[in-house]
Amino acid sequence: MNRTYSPVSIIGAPTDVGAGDRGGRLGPEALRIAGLGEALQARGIEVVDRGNLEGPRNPWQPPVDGYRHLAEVTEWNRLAMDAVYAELASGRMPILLGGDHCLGVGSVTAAARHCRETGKTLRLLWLDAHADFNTSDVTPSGNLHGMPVACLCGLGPRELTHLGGDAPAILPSMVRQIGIRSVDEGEKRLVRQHGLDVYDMRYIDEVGMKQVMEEALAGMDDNTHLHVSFDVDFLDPGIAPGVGTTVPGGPNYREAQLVMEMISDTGRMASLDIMELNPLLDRDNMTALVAIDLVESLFGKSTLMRG
Ligand code: HAR
Ligand code: MN
Ligand code: MN
Ligand code: MN
Repeated sequence: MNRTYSPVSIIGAPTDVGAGDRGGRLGPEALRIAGLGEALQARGIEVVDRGNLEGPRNPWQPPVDGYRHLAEVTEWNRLAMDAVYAELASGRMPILLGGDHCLGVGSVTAAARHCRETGKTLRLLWLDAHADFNTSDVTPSGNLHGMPVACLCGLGPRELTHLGGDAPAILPSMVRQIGIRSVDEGEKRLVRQHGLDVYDMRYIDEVGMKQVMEEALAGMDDNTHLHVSFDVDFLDPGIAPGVGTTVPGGPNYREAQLVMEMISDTGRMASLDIMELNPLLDRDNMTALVAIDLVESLFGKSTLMRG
């Protein structure tokens, strides 16, 4: 299918303040070196690289009251929110390069604000091995990259739950999580309590990725703003070893391609995060290359010969 895409703006957020290991701060550069911008340009898409945001350094301290680096995480998210919002407001599609997944708070808060202002309906597709729905009471680590979805839904420190103003950014009913296979005990309770729509690996195995994506993308229309938050640890570690928190048993290459192709077919993707890539844990930048290969599919590259 030949689609025309909005012009794209690449924004780097080189930080690992929300993670349990260091190296995610190098993610944006690894994605650039692997050719993200060029790959999109080759598809006829207008691309501008805005360079990197500049935020506080990672102080590498233990958690305080259940959170590690809350002040730094908040500042990075404020920067990410403002940058993503500015692109959306000028009619462009932001691609935020993490950096760790705590940055999803800022990115999705910006998308939610844009939707409120333009009368769009937000749908959040969270591709991840993890539910990222921890709170300070139940987190095993204090790492804020395990909490962004909870924060967006209003559970968490006020700095993050109200990053965009006087209310939480989203409702749990806007979220679809795909690929989930690592949820902490207390986190599991919260996910159930708040009714998140989770397509875990067991369900993917049972019904297949095609049906999963049909269900997860159902109910969207021309007025939907689809935000895709792609945590690279979504992928099976066999094809994507370059992340801090690998979990075995993720989607394989073909399944991941189908996910991206089916998102592309909707024509509704309006903002994108690529998160958690850690080049220090990668081999020959292979995880960055796989991520870009998948992003090409998100932007309409397909080997489809039938139909
Ligand atoms: N659930 C664990 C925790 O909260 C691990 C979270 C890891 N999160 C990410 N992003 N890598 O999804 O500590
Ligand atoms: Mn718009
Ligand atoms: Mn995540
Ligand atoms: Mn994850």
